[in-house]
Amino acid sequence: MLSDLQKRKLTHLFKINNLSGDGHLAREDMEIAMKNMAHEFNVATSSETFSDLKTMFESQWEQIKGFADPNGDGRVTLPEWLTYWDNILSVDGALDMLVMGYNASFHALFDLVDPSGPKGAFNTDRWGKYFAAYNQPREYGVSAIKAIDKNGSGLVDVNEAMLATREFFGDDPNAPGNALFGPY
Ligand SMILES: [Ca+2]
Ligand SMILES: [Ca+2]
Repeated sequence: MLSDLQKRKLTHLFKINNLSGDGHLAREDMEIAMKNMAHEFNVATSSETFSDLKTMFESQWEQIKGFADPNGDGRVTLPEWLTYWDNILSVDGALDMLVMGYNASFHALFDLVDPSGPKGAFNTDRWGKYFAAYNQPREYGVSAIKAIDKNGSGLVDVNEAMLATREFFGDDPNAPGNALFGPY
């Protein structure tokens, strides 16, 4: 069972992904996110990077749809979303797989759109632009990085990112990773 804290964070994640502002996640939300990301990172729509970005978002959407849309109507409602997460988080070891998968896709995404940035790491520039792409204040992304950058290097490396992701899906009210996707 998801705790109230987990529900709040997951509802927040649902809302930021629902870029069209209607009641559900659908392909159009992913398309908006993809275009916003391209805009933030100055990826030209005619470039190869743009078509790779499209493929990346497309496969993410297919994955979400495959697992979180049991009635197959192409729309993931908030109850479907929460059930999806409840199912994942109640399977032993599933969170580990998820955290690895999540981080691998974020790193692939950033390394694609920001090839001159720090390979395999998050920084305030990348996370700030990511927030902007999801219509969130850039500063929230910057604060999140500051909170999870334990050694103060200015970069969130793979281990720090994995820990923060784990904390985001977890149930500790004091974990810095709770704010990974901004205030919830
Ligand atoms: Ca939507
Ligand atoms: Ca559905």
